[in-house]
Amino acid sequence: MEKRYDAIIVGAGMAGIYAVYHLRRLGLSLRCFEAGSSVGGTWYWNRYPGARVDIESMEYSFAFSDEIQQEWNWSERYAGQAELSRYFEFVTDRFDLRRDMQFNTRVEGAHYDAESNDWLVMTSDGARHRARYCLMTTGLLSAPNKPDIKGLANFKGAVYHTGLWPKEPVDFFGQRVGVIGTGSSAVQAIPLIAEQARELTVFQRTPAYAVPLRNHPMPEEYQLRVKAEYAEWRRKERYESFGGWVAVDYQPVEPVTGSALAVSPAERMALYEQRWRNGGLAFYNVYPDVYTDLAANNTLAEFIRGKIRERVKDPAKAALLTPDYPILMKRLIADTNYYETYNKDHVQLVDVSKHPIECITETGVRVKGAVHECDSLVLATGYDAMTGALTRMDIRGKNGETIADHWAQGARTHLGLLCAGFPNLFIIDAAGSPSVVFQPVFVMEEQINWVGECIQNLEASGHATIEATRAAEDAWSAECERALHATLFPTVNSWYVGANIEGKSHAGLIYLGGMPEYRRWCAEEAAGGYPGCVLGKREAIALS
Ligand code: N01
Repeated sequence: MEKRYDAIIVGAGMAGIYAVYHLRRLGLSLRCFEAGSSVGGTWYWNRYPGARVDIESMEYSFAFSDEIQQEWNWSERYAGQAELSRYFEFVTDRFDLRRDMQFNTRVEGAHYDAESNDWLVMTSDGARHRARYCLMTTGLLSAPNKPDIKGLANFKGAVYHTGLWPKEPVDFFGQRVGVIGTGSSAVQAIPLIAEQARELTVFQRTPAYAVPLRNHPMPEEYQLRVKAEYAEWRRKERYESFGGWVAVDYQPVEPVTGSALAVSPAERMALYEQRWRNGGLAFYNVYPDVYTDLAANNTLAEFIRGKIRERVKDPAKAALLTPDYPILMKRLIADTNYYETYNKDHVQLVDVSKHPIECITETGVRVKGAVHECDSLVLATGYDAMTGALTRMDIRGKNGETIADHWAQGARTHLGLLCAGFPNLFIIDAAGSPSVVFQPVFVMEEQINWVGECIQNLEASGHATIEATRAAEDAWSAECERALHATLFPTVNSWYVGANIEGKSHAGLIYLGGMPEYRRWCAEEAAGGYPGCVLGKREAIALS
C-alpha cells in the first residue's frame, strides 16, 4: 500500500536532518529516506583514513539551535569523521528526528503524478510512497566518480573508493597500495595509508595546492568563549564574512579588502605568513582580487609553491607536486603531513598527466608500459558533484522529462531551488547554489527556511503547486554564468565547472555571486510572490 505524506525528504545528511526538524515544526507529516544505516551523509560515507573537516568545528556546525551549540562539546579544533558522525547522531536523537527517518532505504525514483499532484517515490525495498512536496537533500558531493579505466574490474586485490569506504577499518599493513588521485580525499588519506603500507604509489594527474591544517585538541577556554559569544559569531559568519566562517588566530576576523597588488610585498607576505601559521582554509580570506586577477592570484600561488618546495626534499618530486595553475580555483586542501609523506623512501609518485593510466591489470596499474604492482587500490577520484546524486535517480517531472534530460545541456534551476516542469520538487545545497564557496551548513539552513516559508505561503494562499518558469531558469543560468566568468574559476579544470566528468557542462553548476547576493535574490523572489514561478491553484487542480 502507498503511504502518503505532506513531504518526502531524500537523504539524512546535515540538510536532511535540518529539513526533518524544520518541516516537522511547521506541522507537516514527513518521511525521510536514507540509503545508509544512519545519519550524517558525507560524514557517514567518507570513513577513509584521515577524513576530517577543514572549517573549524565550532563554526562547521548547525546554527539553528542554541541548545545544540551549548550542549555539544568538540574535542578537536577540526573534528574527524567519527566525531562528526557522533555529532549528527546526537542532534538527530536530541530532537527525536529518527521517528520520521527510514534507513537502509535508497530512493530509486520519484515521478510526478499530474493527476493527483503528488510525487510518487519508489524506494529500494520495493515500496511506493506519495507526497505533495519532495525535498532533495542528497548532497553536493555524494555521487562517487569511479573512473572509466580499462581493466579495473580485472584487478585481483581490493578496490576502495574514498566516498564509499567500508565500515570495518581497512588494514593496509604490509601491503603495496596504489592511490589514484590527489584531491582533498587523497591528500587526507595518503599520509595515514603510508604509515601502514609497505609500499605506497600515488598516481597524480594534477598536483594540488595544500596548506597545513594544524589540527590539535580543542582549547577548552576557546570553546567556552565561542559558546558565550555564539550569537555574535554566527551573525558575523552569516552576514559579514567571506565564506561563512570567521576564525583566524581564535578571533573573528573581518574580510580583507583591497587589492593584493596595491600593498607592498612585505605587507602581503605578512598576511600570507599569518594565514600559514593559522592553518586551514584561512587563505580563502585574503585580497579579493586573487579570485579575479591572475597577477594578484599569482602572489598567493607563488607563496604556497615556495612552501611546497620547502616541504619536499627531493627536487624532482617537489617539481611534480608543485601546481602551475591559479590557486583557489580548485578547492584548497588543508593537509596533515601530506608533502612530508613524499620524503619517505617507500612512497612513490607517478605522474599520469601526460601519459594517463593505460589500464589496470590483475596485479597493478600500468603507466607507460610499466606495471606498478599493488595489493590494494584506493580510488580517490572524487564525485559527479552538484548534479550526480539527482541525475543518477529516476526523477521525472510532470511531462515525463527526467531531471538528467532536463540538465543535459547544463544544470537548469531557478535559484538552485526549483526547476521548470518539476512542481514542488525542492533541491538543497546542490546545482545552482552558492554552497561550494559558502559554508554549506548555512546555505542549506537558509534554503530549507526558504522552502518552509514557500510551503506555508502556498498553503495560505490556496495554491497546491509551485514550479520555476523556463524564463526564470534562463535568468538564473545567465546570472550563474555572469558570476562564474567574473572570476578565474573557468580557467582551471575542476569539479566546480564539471571538468572531472566527461561531457559535463559547467552551466548552472555553481553560483559565485556571493551569499549576500544569493540571499537577496531568494528574499526578493519570496517577497514578490514568486515571480519566477508558476503557482497552481488548488481548485483548478481539483477540476483538471
Ligand atoms: O575529489 P577531487 P576529492 N586518472 O575531484 C583524480 C570535498 N572534500 O574526493 O585533478 C587519474 O577533488 C583527479 O585528477 P584531476 C572538497 O570540496 C573535502 O578529493 O581531475 N586521476 C583528482 O586529483 C573536495 O574538493 C574534504 O586531474 C584521476 C582526484 O582524482 C571535494 O570533496 C575532504 C582520474 C579527484 O579529486 C572532492 O574531493 C575530502 C583518472 N582517471 C573531500 N580521475 C575536507 O577536507 C580522477 N582523478 C573537508
